[in-house]
Amino acid sequence: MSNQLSAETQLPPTVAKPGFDRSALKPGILHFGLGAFHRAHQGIYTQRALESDFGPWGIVAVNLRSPEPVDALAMQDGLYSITVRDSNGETSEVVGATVDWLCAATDRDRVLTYLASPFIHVVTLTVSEKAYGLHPSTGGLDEAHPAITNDLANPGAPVGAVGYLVAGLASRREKGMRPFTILCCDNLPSNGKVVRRLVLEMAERRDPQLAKWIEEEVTFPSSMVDRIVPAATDETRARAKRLISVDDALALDTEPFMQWVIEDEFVSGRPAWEAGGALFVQNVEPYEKMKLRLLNGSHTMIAHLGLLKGLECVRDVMAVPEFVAMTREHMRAAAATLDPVPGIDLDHYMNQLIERFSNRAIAHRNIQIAMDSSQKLPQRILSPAVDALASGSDSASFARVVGLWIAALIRFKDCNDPRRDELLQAAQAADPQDYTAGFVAIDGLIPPSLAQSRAWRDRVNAEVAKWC
Ligand code: CS2
Repeated sequence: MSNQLSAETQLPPTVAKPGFDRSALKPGILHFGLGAFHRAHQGIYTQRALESDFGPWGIVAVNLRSPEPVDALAMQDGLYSITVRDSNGETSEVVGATVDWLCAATDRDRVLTYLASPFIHVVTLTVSEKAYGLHPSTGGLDEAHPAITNDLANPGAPVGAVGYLVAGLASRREKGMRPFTILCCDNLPSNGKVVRRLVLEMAERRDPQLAKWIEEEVTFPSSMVDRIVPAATDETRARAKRLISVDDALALDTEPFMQWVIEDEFVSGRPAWEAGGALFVQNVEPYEKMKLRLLNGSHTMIAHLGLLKGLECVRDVMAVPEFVAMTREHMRAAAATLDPVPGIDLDHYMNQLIERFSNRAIAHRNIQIAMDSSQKLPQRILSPAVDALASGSDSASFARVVGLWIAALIRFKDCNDPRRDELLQAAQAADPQDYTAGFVAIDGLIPPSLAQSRAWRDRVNAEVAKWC
C-alpha cells in the first residue's frame, strides 16, 4: 500500500474525515491561491458546509504560478490534512472539499474553461496583497505591475488574478450566461470594493460594454477572514505522519480559532458556510478594520520586534512580558481608532488575541509575517496612524512600528518585498539626522499627513535610533 495520503488510505479512527460522499461531489467554486491559508480556512468551512447541507460546492483549486501544491494535491486525490494545536492537545482532520486542481501557468485554457462553465457560481481568492496589482497611491490598477501589464496587453491570455476574472466574465457575457460572484479573502480593507474597482478598470480597457455589464450584474462581497496558519515545515509533515499514519506533502498546523465574516451578496447561491460558523452580515467593514488593525497590526509589530531581537516566532516574542505589554499598548491605540463593531466586545477580542499569539503549539515565524511589509503597513499601521493623528488620540505606537520596520531594513540590508529595491535604497541612504527621509519619498507609501508631521517623524526616528 502506498505510504502517501490518498483516497485509499485507511485513516486511524482518531482522525476526522470528510463527512460526505466525495464521489458525488461536483464543482461549484473556483479558488485562486492554493496556499496554506486557503486550505486551513475556506477548505474547512466548505467541508463543514458540505457535511451539513450537501450540494454542488466542490472547490476547483487554482494556483497561479507554482505547480508544487497542485502536483501534491494530484498525488493525494485532492486530500490533505490539517492539525489543530494548542496547549490542550492536537487533533487532525483530512479535508476533501477540493475536486480538481490546476496550475494556471501551465494550464491556462482549462482555468478559462472552468471560469466560463455554468456550474461555477463563486470565485474565491487568496492570492496575497501584492498579487492584485493595486497602485499604491491611486488604489486603481498599477500598470507597471507585471501581471497587469501582461493582462492589459493580452486579455485572452491572462497571468494574474484580475486578468483571469475579467477574461472569465467576458466569456460568460459573450455566451449569454450569468456571472459568478467574486469573493476576495485577502487581508485588504473593503476587499470586495478593491477587487471590484480593479476588475472594472481592466474590463473598461477591454470593452466598456463589458464593464457596464459587470457593474450591473456582478457582486463582490467583502469578507474578513481569520486563522493563524504558519507555512509548513518538515516538523509539520513529520507530526502529520505520526497522527494520520501516512505521508502528507500538504499537511498544515493551525490554531483552533477561525473566523469568516461575509457580506451576503451572491449572484447565484453559495455553500452553507454558516455550518462552519461563518457570519453573514450586511457590512463587513467594521470587522475587517478591527482585524487588520488589532490582529495584523500587532503581528507586524511583533514580527519586527522579533527580527531585531533574534526571536524566531511570534510565541517567542510573547514569552517576554515587556513585549506582551507593548502589544497590549498597541492594541489599545488601534482600538481607539475603531467604530463599535456589532456583537464584538473589544476587550475580550484583544485578550483572545494575546492568547492566540501566545499559543506555544504554533510556530509562526516572524520572518514570514515581516514579508511584503510595504503591502501590509498601509492598512495595518499607517491608516490607523492617520486616524489617530487626526483625532488627537495616541499615535506613538504606530510610529514605533514604522521605526521597527525601518530599523530592521537598515540592520539586515534585506527584505522579501515587491518594493525591495526602493526600500533597500532608502535604508542604505538613511541618515541618523532623519531616518525617515528616504522612506517618505517612496511613491504612495507614507500618507501625506504623516509625512508632513515633524512630530510623528521624530517619533519614528527616535525608535530607529534605539536599534541602529
Ligand atoms: C499575518 C497574517 O503573515 C501575516 O502578515 O499577519 O497572515 C495572519 O496570520 C492572518 O491574517 C491571520 O488571520
